[in-house]
Amino acid sequence: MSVVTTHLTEGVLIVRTDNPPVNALGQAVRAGLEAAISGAASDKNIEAIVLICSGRTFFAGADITEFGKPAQSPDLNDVCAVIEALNKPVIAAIHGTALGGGLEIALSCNYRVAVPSAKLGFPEVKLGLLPGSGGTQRLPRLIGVPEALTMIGLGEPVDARKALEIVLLDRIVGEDSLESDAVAFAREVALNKSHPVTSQLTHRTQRDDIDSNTYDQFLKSNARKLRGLEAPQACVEAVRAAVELPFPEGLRKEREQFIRLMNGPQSKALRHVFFAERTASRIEGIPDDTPTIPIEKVGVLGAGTMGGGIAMNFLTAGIPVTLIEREKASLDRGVATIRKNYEATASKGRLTTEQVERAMNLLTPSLQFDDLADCDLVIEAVFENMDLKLEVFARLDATIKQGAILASNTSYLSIDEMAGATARPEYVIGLHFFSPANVMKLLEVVRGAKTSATVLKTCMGLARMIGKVAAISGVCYGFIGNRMLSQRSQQAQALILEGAKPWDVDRVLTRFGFPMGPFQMSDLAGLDIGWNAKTSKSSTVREVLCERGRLGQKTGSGYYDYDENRKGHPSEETEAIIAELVAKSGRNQRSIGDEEIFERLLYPMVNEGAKILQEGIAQRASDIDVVWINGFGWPAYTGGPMYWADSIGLANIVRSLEANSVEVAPLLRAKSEAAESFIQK
Ligand code: T1G
Repeated sequence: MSVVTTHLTEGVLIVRTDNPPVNALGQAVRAGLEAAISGAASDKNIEAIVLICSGRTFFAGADITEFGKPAQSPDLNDVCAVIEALNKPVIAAIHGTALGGGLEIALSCNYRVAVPSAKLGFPEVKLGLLPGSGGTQRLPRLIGVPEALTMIGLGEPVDARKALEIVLLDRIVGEDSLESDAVAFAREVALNKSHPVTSQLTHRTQRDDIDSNTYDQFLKSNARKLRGLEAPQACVEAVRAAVELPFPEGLRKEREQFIRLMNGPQSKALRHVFFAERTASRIEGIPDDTPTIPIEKVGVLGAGTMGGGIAMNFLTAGIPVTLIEREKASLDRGVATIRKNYEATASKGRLTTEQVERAMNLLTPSLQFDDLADCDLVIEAVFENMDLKLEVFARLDATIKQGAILASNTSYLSIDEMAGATARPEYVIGLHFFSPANVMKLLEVVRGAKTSATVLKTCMGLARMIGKVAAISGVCYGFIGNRMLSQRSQQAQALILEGAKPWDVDRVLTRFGFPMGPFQMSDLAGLDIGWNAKTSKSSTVREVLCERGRLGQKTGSGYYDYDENRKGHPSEETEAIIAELVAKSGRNQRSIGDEEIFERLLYPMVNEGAKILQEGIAQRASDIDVVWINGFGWPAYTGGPMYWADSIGLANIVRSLEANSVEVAPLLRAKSEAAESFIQK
C-alpha cells in the first residue's frame, strides 16, 4: 500500500500521506507526492488539490535518518517545484507540526490552511542546518525578512494564530473538520482567476525596503542564544539571498550551504543528540507490554525551591498536586513562589493568565502529611540528609495507599537505602530534577535494585508527559551527572592550588561552549550551600571565602568580585586567599596553560563516564551525552561528552590521563587499544 493515496471529491483531489510516526518526507513519500501531483495536471476533473496527512501531524520534515546517506530522487526541491508548477491551486491542510521540509512543501503550495492547534516551523538550525528545500527563499517572500529571520534563525515554531497574523496561513479551520474545510476552501479558491506562487512574490523582499543592518542586527541580538553555532550565519545569508538574488540563484546558494552544514561536525553531532534524546526513553530488557500505573494525583513533600519547581512540572501538565510543608510560613512562601514563577512566564507571553489560573487551581497546599494518602506518586524534596530521608520514607510507606510510587528527588543518595525503609521497595524510585526544576529539561530516573519494571516504565512515560528528557541511572553516589561533575570539580580545585586562576578555569570551559565555568556557577548558586560555619576550619578556598563572608553573587563577592550589575571580576583577595593556603601547604605554584586546564577538566569526566557505562549505571553511552547536555549545559553541537570523546580520539584521552596520573578506566583503555569508539562509527 503506497504511503501516498488520492481521492477525488467535488473536483478536489485529496492527496493523503500516511507515513507514521510523523509523516517524515522519506523517498517513498516524495515519490508518491510527485506522482500524484504530476498526474493531476492533465486531469480535467481536477480543479484543485489538497495535501493532507494522516496520524498525528502534517509532514514533520525530511527523514533525518536519510541524512549522510546517498541522496535518492526525487529530491524534496523537485517535489516543491512540481507543486509550484502545477496549473491548478494546491492547498496544504495542516495539523500537528508542519516542520522543516513539511513547511517547505506547504510554502510551495498556493494556499495554506490549518487547525487551531497546529504549529509551523523551521527547526533545522537546531540540527545544525538551514532549510534545504527552498524554505529560506520562499518564507521571506511570503512573510517578510524580519519574521523569516526569527523563524529560520532561532528555529522556534509559531502557532496557528501567529501564523495567520504573519500571513503564513490563509485560514484557520475547524479543529475536527480539517479535510472537509480544506476541500471547501479549495473549491472556493478554484474560482480565483490566478493563484499566488510563493517563489514569484516580490512585495515583501524589495531590497530598498529592507535596512541592510537587519541581518547583522539579528545575529547580534541573539548572540548569546546562538553562541558557538555555525548554522545561524548560513541561515541569515540565505535569507539575505532571497532579497538580493533571483529565486534560482538563491536556491542554489541555500543548497550549497545545506550540503556544507549537513556534512559538517556540528550537524552530525546535533543529529546524534536528536536521536539520543529519544533513545534514552527506551528501557533495555523489559517486556514491551509491561503495564504502567495511572498517575492522576501527585504529592510533593517540601515546598522549597526544588519542591515548588517539581510541583510546577505536574501542574503545567494538568496533573493535580498536593504540596506538603511542616510550617505554614514555608508553605505560603512556596505557593507564592510558584505563582510568581507562573506570572513571570505569563509576562513573557509564554503562558496565558487562564493557563496560570488553571495550573494554580490544581495545587492543594497542606500542612497535613496524611493528605498525601491518596496520591498515585509522591516525590519527597526534603533536605539532602539520609537520616531524614529514611524517616520520611518510613512515614510515606505507612501513610500512602498501596500501589502508589514513592520517589526521592535526591541528587546523590542511595535509593536502595530509602527503599529499605519501606515495605514496598519495588515502588521506590529516584526522580532527580535539576534546579530550576520547572525549567531544566533533564530528569535522571534512578532505578533501585528492587524498583519494578512497571514503576520504571510509568516514570519514564510521566517524564515525557511533563516535557522532560529522561535518562535512567543506576544507584551510585551522584548517579550519572553529578558523579562526572565531581571529577571536574576536583580537578578545578586542584588546578587553582597548583597555579591556574579560577577565571582561567572558567574561561577555558566557557570558550568550549559551557554557559559558565565551575567558579562562576558556585558564585551564582552560593558558596555556603552545605557549608557549616561551626565546623569550617579554613582548609579549602571555599571555606576561607565563606568564613570571610564571600558567599558569591548574593554578597557581592565570592571567587569573583561583583560590580553593581552583578558582573564578576577577578579578585585580588581570592588570589591572596589561594596563595596563603598554598604557602601553608608548602607546595609551589606554576603557570598552567589552557590546554592542560582543558584536558584535566574534561578528560577525567569521560573516564568517569566509561566507569559509569562499565558498571551498568547508564544503559548506553548516548544517555550520558543526554544527561550532560540537558542537565549541565554541555554544548550540544559537540554531541555530549562521550560522542565528543570519540572526536578527540580515545587514545589521545588515555595518553593525557596517564600524563596527569589519572587511573584509566578499563573500558576506556580497552576501547582505545581496540581503536573502538563509544558512539561514532
Ligand atoms: N525524521 C525521522 N524520524 C523522525 C523525525 C524526522 N524528521 N521526527 C521525528 N522522528 C521520529 C523520532 O525519532 C521518534 O522515533 C518518532 O519519530 C517520534 O518522534 C529538507 C533538512 C515532530 C515535534 O527537525 O521535532 O526537514 O523514537 O518522539 O514528541 O529543509 O519528532 O519513536 O523510533 O519526537 O510527538 C526538520 C524533528 C528535519 C522535526 C514530534 N524536522 N521532530 O514530537 O515525537 S530537517 C525536524 C520533532 C528538514 C528540510 C530539512 C518531533 C515532533 P522513535 P518524537 P513527538
